[in-house]
Amino acid sequence: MFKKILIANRGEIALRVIVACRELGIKTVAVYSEADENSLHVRFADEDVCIGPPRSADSYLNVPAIISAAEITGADAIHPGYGFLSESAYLAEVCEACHIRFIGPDPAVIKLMGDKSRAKRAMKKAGVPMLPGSDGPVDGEEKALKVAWDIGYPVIIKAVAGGGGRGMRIVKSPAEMGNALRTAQREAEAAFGVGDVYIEKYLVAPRHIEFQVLGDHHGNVVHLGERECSIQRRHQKLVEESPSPALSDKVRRKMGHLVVDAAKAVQYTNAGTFEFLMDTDGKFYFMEANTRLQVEHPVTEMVTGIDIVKEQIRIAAGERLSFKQSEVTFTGHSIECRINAEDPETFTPSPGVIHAWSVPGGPGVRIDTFAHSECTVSPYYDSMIAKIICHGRDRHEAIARMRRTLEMTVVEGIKTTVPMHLKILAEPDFTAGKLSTAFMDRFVVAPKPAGSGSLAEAS
Ligand code: MV4
Repeated sequence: MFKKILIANRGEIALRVIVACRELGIKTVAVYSEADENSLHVRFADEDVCIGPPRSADSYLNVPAIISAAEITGADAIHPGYGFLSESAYLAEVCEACHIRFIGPDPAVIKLMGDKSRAKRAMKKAGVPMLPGSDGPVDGEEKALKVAWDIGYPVIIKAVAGGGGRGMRIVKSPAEMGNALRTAQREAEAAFGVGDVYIEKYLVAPRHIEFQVLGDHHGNVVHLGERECSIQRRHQKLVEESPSPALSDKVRRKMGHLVVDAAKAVQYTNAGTFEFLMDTDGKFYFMEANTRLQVEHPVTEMVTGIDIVKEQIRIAAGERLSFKQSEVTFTGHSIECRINAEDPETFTPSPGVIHAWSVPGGPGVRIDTFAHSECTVSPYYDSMIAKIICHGRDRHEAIARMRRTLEMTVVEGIKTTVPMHLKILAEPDFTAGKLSTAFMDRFVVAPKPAGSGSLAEAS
């Protein structure tokens, strides 16, 4: 087992990895930017190294600085968390060259899944259901029109290097194709340095459902069920839950089997997520695979009782998975609300000093956060300050626990999205489990005279 792990991240996820290391008896190294000197991840790590100025590009994305910090402190592994360098095949390769273990899949698998078009091909070959679309990148308008003609409108243009919505364009008719293609290519080039795009059939208001897998270096792969992540806004997930209200045990077993086989086909190791879109008929289509620990992993932990971060560390150290698929059981229901430092009506960031912070615990409540009274929420980084995860015997109990937890949460000094979550929970469609990626459209801020604007329901 590793003796010391460097955590190449900040905020709640850096603390989450420290928690796992402490339970495993592994020493930790925090890295931090000048903006995070007083952060809890620095306080609770055994050692810490400043890796640069506040801007992410100069600190948390600085591979030489992070590798140097690992070498100076004698860390034998790096956990990248999520975001930042978590899906960097380059960091994984540099780690390999420096004899530092990267806690994640092999660089070749990160590269494969990072190319969304190649990933689709590999998954299709492994028998995973796929939306019809182009086989590989599409460069010219003529080819794009041919693909769209074959599959039918609407279609969606996506960046090969994308994910998370950037470089995407929905095309409803041939007349829109030329502009949409050029815009998507330009956006993709600007955002990722790679202008390649591909085309697939566009589903209107699908559900976003993803499966969690774990694979060890001995050929064992298991799935930990699914998470429903349909409640998003601008490609940022807001609420996630497990199990999905839309899945029967039978479909879960079938889909689980499918993703395990697909993961084995690409020799997937460590933690991974296979994302699907589900249409209104309940049909599944592979969308993309994420080669990192995800923000919403706790909802899976709460229904399975499996500590995904500890498993990631054990797997990276070469250990076998400590359980078989038949030993994975799903108990009750869990829901996560991401609390952001944002104005809940306009969704604009609300950084600053938190003067009072209190979140109640109690049965079935888990809080993953770096926040505390008098802490600073920096404008340099993501605005998520806490995840509230509630578990119950069933979905109804999980929702009731979430509601009372949100109602009893005290945050002073900054604005948060707590009020928005209470509105989501109060929606009849939410309580009925009628979810789709269009769910948040009802909260759009109408074009408004200056000074007004509200989280009012659309007419
Ligand atoms: C789609 C889709 C419908 N059909 N692909 C959004 C994030 C990125 N990972 C892929 N996304 C989507 N892909 C097909 N074939 C719907 C989404 C989607 C979405 C698209 C446009 C505007 C808002 C959206 C919100 C959630 C999901």
